[in-house]
Amino acid sequence: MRRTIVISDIHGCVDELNELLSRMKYDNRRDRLLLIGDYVDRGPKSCETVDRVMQLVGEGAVALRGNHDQRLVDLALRGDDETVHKFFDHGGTSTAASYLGESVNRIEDESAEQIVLRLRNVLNDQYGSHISFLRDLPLYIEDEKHLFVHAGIHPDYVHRWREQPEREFMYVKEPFWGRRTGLSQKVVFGHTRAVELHGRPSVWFSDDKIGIDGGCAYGQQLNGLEITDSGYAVWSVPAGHGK
Ligand SMILES: [Mn+2]
Repeated sequence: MRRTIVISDIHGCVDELNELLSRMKYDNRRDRLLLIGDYVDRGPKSCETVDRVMQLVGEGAVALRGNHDQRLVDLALRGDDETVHKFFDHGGTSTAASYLGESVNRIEDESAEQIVLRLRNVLNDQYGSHISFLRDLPLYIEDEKHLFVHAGIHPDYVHRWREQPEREFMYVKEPFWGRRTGLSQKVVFGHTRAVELHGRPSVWFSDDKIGIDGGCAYGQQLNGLEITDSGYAVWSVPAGHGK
């Protein structure tokens, strides 16, 4: 039976991603793999994670764009003050260390301006393929039964959700998950950690939504949702496992 495997919010945890794919016996000839955003920031190996995601997409997976992926693109291409500020406020130091090939301790001795200058040079000179890959990722993918998106669908746009602002696909929180969507398809999303939805890192199922962010980069777990014609199954790898 053909499986769809959905994983979100890898956030630099490439070892846990590889361990999860191995436990699930992911086979690109048989399974459909959907990665629904936030590959970078917070966790230790952002650069290696983007490399791995690019490889998986090359082998048939679909990857969506998350707000952290968009921020790294904005940092590389624009580097405006607000982007820089938010980058460091939301786990960007580990991303800088990963792309610069240096330790977080070494990085933290520098001013934000110095780090950003060096990081932007490295991203634009050596990782242009990462930036254009992340920039061009789609914001959603759907099939008959499910709509897959990084953050959700804002209720203001429910009847024309494809036209909602890009930002909502990547950022919306409680206005989305706090009420019924009114959509015919079930929405599978990440971005909001499952602990915020039901007090546990395990996958959150409701009548019309499934929240899968296990908070791996916060020391919790990386979840893999398996969808088949007969229903759902859940796999997970605790943070720190795999290598
Ligand atoms: Mn997110």
